[in-house]
Amino acid sequence: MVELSPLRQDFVWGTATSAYQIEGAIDADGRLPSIWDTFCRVPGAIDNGDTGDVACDSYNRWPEDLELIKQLGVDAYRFSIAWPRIFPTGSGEVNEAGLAYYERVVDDLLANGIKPFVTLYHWDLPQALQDLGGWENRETAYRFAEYAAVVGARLGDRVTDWVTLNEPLCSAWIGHWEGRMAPGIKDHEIAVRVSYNLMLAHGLGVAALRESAPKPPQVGLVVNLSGIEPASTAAADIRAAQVADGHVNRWWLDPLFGRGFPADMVEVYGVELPEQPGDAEIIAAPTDFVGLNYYFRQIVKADESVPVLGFSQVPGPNVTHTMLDWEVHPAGLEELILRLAKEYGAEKIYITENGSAWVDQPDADFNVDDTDRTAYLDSHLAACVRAVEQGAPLAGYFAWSLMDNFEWAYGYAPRFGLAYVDYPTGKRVMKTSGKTYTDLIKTHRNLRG
Ligand code: PNW
Repeated sequence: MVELSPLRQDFVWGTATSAYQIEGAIDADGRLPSIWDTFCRVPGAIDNGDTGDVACDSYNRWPEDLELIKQLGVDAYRFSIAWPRIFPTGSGEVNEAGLAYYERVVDDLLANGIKPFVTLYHWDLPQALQDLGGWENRETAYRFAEYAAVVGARLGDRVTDWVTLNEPLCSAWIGHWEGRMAPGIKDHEIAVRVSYNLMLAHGLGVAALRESAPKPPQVGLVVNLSGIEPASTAAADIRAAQVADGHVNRWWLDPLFGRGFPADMVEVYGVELPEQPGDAEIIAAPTDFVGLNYYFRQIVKADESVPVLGFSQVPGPNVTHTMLDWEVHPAGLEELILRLAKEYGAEKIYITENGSAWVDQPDADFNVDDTDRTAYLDSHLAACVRAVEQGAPLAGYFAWSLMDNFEWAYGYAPRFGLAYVDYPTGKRVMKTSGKTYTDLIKTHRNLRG
């Protein structure tokens, strides 16, 4: 078992989910479609033709989820609010029933001594806003600020920890460049403008939360970073790795930390940013923490067949890959935490997601002895501890995910849960990894007395 004593006494132990991946109930209580409801109906978009229509049915089974969270023994639960439940048409009237649902979730968590960490945007843009141009339209950033203000005013007396956006990289690059996520656009010029407006929305959202929340909020952006390494020492591969690092990491971190969008990448993209006076300051508004989602590293080589970017990924040398073919490389997590602290001066870091998908083998009662997932958890927590030993200000860790759920374009086959979900019945059963996590948390708690 990993030695946890270097972690701070008030280290936040958590687990995470997101609305569209677990809730289902897509037309309950006034909710209207998001871009993911639309995307799931595009033939071939999602493996196996899966959709989020039912998912874990968490909207109706929240009491069961709460039991699971309590069983895990975490300090905090990171979940997201579905924007289309609050503003079904993207603007105008607030949908009370939607707000009431999340109010109940927050109150139930607090009644059980669990801290809610609320993500405002985990990719489920109201379709009505997509119909007006989506994130390519600057107006969407202002709609996001309105939404943030409404939620902040309503829940900000009880919720203190807020995430504006989850992984703008996935929204922009996977959703608008590669087209493998909603809204399924494949246009790099659109994608670059989208990335800009997402960062603007983040900044406007920070300001909106600070103005609207009755209690001073702790606000941060969640980024998914990858350690990038060149496939060889050839100059072309080293240059490819710089571009990949710019695309995956610096594009988001530089503007967030007040350095502006990296000029070398603006040149690579060849797209004019839709910048207006004052934007840079809005985007770089001081935040209280940065959330890091970490899954794998990327080894890249120069590849002239790839337009614009000129690099592609090569398989990593580590023997172990998850079922999504993601290389298991815990040292990458240690490196990225230290980079945030040293290169960017981050003063407070949470690991807001980390986890792995494997082919689970449930017994007749849905028990799963997931040694692979347990080992992944252990080795990545050890990486966190090493970073802390080198001085990194790591304040907490959220395991992805509380339970198996809708894994976006991959559908339901990849299972990331600490708890198993039997989709036909909705039954949830804690896996060995979840029980191990509980033991780790208890061990650390005993250390802090
Ligand atoms: C994150 N990639 O997504 C999300 O925040 C979660 O909703 C998701 O379930 C989790 O990681 C596991 O995938 C990612 O292809 C999706 O690089 C794709 C990638 C990275 C993160």
